[in-house]
Amino acid sequence: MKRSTSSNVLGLAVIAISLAACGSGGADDVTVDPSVVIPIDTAVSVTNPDETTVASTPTTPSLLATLGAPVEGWNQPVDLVVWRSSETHVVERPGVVRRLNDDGTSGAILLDISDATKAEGERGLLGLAYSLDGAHAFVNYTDLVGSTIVARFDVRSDGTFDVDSRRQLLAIAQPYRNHNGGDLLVTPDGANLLVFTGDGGARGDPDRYALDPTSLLGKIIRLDPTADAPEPEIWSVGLRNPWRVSVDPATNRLWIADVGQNAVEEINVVDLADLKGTSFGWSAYEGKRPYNDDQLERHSAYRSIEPVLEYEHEDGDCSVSGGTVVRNDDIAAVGDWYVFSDFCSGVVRALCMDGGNECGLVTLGKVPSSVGVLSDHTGRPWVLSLDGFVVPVISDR
Ligand SMILES: [Ca+2]
Repeated sequence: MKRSTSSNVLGLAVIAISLAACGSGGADDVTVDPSVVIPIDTAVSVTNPDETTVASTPTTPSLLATLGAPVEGWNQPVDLVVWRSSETHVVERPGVVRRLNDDGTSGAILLDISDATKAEGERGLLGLAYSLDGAHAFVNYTDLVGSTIVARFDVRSDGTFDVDSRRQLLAIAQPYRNHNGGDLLVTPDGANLLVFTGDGGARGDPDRYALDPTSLLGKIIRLDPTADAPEPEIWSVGLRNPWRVSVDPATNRLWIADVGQNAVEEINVVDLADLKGTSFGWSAYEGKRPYNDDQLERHSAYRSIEPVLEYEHEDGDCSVSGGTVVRNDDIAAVGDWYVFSDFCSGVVRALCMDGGNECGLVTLGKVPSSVGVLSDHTGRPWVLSLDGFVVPVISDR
C-alpha cells in the first residue's frame, strides 16, 4: 500500500483538472476552480479505506510497504526475537526455538522443550527474550497443568540453549485455560525483564484479577534479569490478554496490543521511563468504554494509559495481534509506523503515530491466522501465521 506525498498530490491534481474539464466542455476552455485546487504546500487529507486520514505535505508521514511471499515450513510460529543484534530466532508454540534464515525458511533448532508444554487453545511456548549479551534466554510457557512458567537458560555461542541450565524464575497458577499473555522482553538498558500476563481467563475478568494489586494476573511484572530467584514487582496493571509487545529502539516506547472482550481491540503506547505505576484500564474499561463499574476505583489509583488506537469487532476483526514499529532502510517510511494484524480477519495494518497523535492508518494485506508482526535483526517486520508460515513486510518501490 503506497502512501506518498507525490502520489497523493498527483491524484488530487488529476481530480481537480478533470472536474473542471467536465464543467467547461472543452480542452481549450479549461478553467480550474480555485476552490478545488490545493496548493502543494498546504496540508490536505486523503481518506483511506480505514476511514482515517493521511496528511499530505512534503513532510508528511508516509510508508512504502507491502507484503512479500509467504514462506512455509514452520510449526505454529508465535514469537520472533533478535539475538545479539545479528540473528533472528522464532518461537514455535509446541515448544521449539529455531533460527530464521534470511529467506524466511526455518533453520537450526536451538531449543526443544516440547515435553514440558502443550500447544492447545491459548497454551504452549508463548514468548522468548534474550539478555543484551545473548548469553541468557528467558522463556514463557504454560506447563502441563496450564500454569505460566518463566524460566532462564544459558545460551551457547552458537545460539543453542543449554537445557541443563534451566532455572525457573516465576510460576503463576492459571485459574482458567485462556488469557495466558505470554510475552516478555528485556528493556534496552538490560536492567529489567518484563513479563506480560493475561487476566487469568474465562470472560469479563470474573474474579477481578486484572486491577487486583495482590494478583500477578493482568499485569506487567518486572524481574531482575540477573537474579537467580528474582522477586516479582508489579509495574503496571489492567491488562486483559496482552498479545505481542515490542519496544521501538528509536524512541524507547513500549507498544502493547491488548485483546478485547466483545467489542473493541486496542493498541497502547507508553514511554518505558514512564511505565511504572500505570494502569491499562481492564476490566474497569474495555478500550475507552466503561466495563466493570466496580473496578473504576481501583483503576483510579494508577496513572491511566488510554489506547492510541481502538477498533471494533466488525468486518471479521475480533482479536488484535501486535506489532512492531518499522525501522528498516529498505522500506521507505517517514514517521513512526506500527505494523500489526488481526487474528480473526487476517488484515495487516500500519498505524502512524506522531507523538500522541494518529497520522495515518493503512492496510497492507491479509495473512490468515496472523498471531503477530515482529522485527528481525535488520528491522524488517515479519507476519507470523499460526497456520505454519511467515510473511515479510517488504518495500513497495
Ligand atoms: Ca486498556
